[in-house]
Amino acid sequence: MEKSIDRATCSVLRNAEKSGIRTVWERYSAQLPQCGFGETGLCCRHCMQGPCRISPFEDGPREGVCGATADVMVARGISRAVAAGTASHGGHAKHMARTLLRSAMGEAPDYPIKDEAKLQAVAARIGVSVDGRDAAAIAGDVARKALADFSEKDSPLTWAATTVTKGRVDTFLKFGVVPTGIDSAVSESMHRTTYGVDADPVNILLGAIQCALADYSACHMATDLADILFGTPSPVVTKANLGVLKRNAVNIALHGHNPLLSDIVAQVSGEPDMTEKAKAAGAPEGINVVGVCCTGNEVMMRHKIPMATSSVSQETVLLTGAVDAMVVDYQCIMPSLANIAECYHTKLITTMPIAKIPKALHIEFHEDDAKESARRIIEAAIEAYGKRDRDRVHIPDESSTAFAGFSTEAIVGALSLVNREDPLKPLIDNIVAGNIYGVCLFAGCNTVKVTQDANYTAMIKELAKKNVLILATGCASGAFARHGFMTPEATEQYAGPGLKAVLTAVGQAAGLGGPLPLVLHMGSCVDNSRAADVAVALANKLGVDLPMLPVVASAPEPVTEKAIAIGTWAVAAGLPTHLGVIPPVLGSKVVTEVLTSTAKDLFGGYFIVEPDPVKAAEKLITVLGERRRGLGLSA
Ligand code: BF8
Ligand code: SF4
Repeated sequence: MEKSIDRATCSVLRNAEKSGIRTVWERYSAQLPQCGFGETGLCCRHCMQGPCRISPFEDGPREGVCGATADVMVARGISRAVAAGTASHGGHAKHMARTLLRSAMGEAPDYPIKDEAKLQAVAARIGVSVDGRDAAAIAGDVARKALADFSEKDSPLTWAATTVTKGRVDTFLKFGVVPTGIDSAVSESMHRTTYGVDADPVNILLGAIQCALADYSACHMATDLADILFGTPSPVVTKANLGVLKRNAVNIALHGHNPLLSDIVAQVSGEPDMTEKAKAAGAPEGINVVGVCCTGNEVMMRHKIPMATSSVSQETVLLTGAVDAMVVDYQCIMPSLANIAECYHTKLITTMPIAKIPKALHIEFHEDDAKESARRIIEAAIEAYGKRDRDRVHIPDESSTAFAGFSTEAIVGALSLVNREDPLKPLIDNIVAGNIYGVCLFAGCNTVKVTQDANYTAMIKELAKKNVLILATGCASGAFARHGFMTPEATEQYAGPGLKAVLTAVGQAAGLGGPLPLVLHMGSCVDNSRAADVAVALANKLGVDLPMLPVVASAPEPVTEKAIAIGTWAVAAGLPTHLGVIPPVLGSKVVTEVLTSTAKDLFGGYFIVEPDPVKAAEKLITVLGERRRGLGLSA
């Protein structure tokens, strides 16, 4: 199997091979064959009588020591993955909420309220009074309401109840999956899946759905609070791929998830004294900040910072030999980065107390003096620049233009240029007329188990020619950005005639002089909530619930527990959700059946597992056709 279809990634990897540096792909090879029990979900270590394994064959054990069956083991495993994903998004959102509260109390001067309109909109939505109050007072109450969503309440989560359709609320109530606390949902999932608690696989899965809805709430909260503190994104034009690194600048890569760190580094890197220091250190082009993974998406949308790479190829950024510091916060950061940084002059800088890596430089990031922390980080990068070995620098001359920053507000704003009174009408009219056949949200990661970007690029071509409107978040955005799909040229090249006409009409109304890009970049993984908002707005406008809409989701190259959590809430939200990698569930017929079929009867959404990208696109187009027919539209 090829490692990647991305030329820049391949070029850097060839170079690394010559130097004998191992990357994720070599480590994967060393793991093969991977354990068949683990791959199918048939192992359990939830107590010390284990580990227990269940044989998929008739002659092996059919149950664990405690009597847990294959169905129980697989359901418990998936449920714990959802809980871990929820804990991650929850940790991120809570960090934002605490900072917003400190900002409101005057204790975090580097975090002023940047977007008062968003603050007012969120406050009004969640029932915080705005009339005659100043921004700090409103922000304080919004933050307190956000923090109250973490522990168990006697009412549904505010961030869930106020952002979904009435139909979803009724469905979640009917099946008893309404979340009442983000952290308490994680805690309950851990409780019910420990030794000797829930032994009903369907009940365990309903618990997983409840936890996934808490994940949705956390994602939505993280997005809302990031917009309040750093601004709601609007479209920008920037670049993506390793060619955005500069030979004659201090290169700083921001990697991880929370904009609390990366946005401040992006701000401070533009200060004149920082540029002067970089120049004085011999870098005529000053400081060049680039993004990696989700925090890369955050700063791409808000500061036009180019995206170097994402996800499975994160090591290649360091393998260029041109990065002076990689600054990380948490999530999706491979521990291997420390070993690779050590082969160069690169400083790997960890910043969070919960995410340290041996051999990295730890500069702890504090909200009360965020800019000062950022300055220390940038100075460490400038110092490292002086030690760069220029003979080992290998920056591939590859980068694509990328239009980014299509927040829900930006999309509605663009549509309002076509119809000021009723912005959603042009979108709905074009869906009804078939110019837009449906909508597909691409989300999730790149994985070592799929040739990097191969599934994304194959699927988008199939869907675009059938006039499917494409939204993207997370590392899906990275993949599309690298390959030039976030450009008007891609619309010209790949969109079917109906889709091209719509994107051109909106693009021209927005003054682009051409079409909107083929992929609308909505942000990081927590920003899947933005796509959910678009779907909810469409459903409300049409007076139907989400499972009626011709909207699907796809994670063609998923990796993380967070991706499982998001996929699960997408299913609960009523979206047919494609996975291009088989999750560890095949050991249980019951779990496989519930996730791919029964879920449709309960929630309208379900998982479609299809590793072949062309077949996957065909399946999604078939599903969109079914949904169109359900609405009485031509298919
Ligand atoms: O939260 S897409 S590899 S970076 S998990 Fe991670 Fe996957 Fe990327 Fe962002 Ni999302
Ligand atoms: Fe084995 Fe049951 Fe313990 Fe799991 S919980 S390790 S199946 S005895």
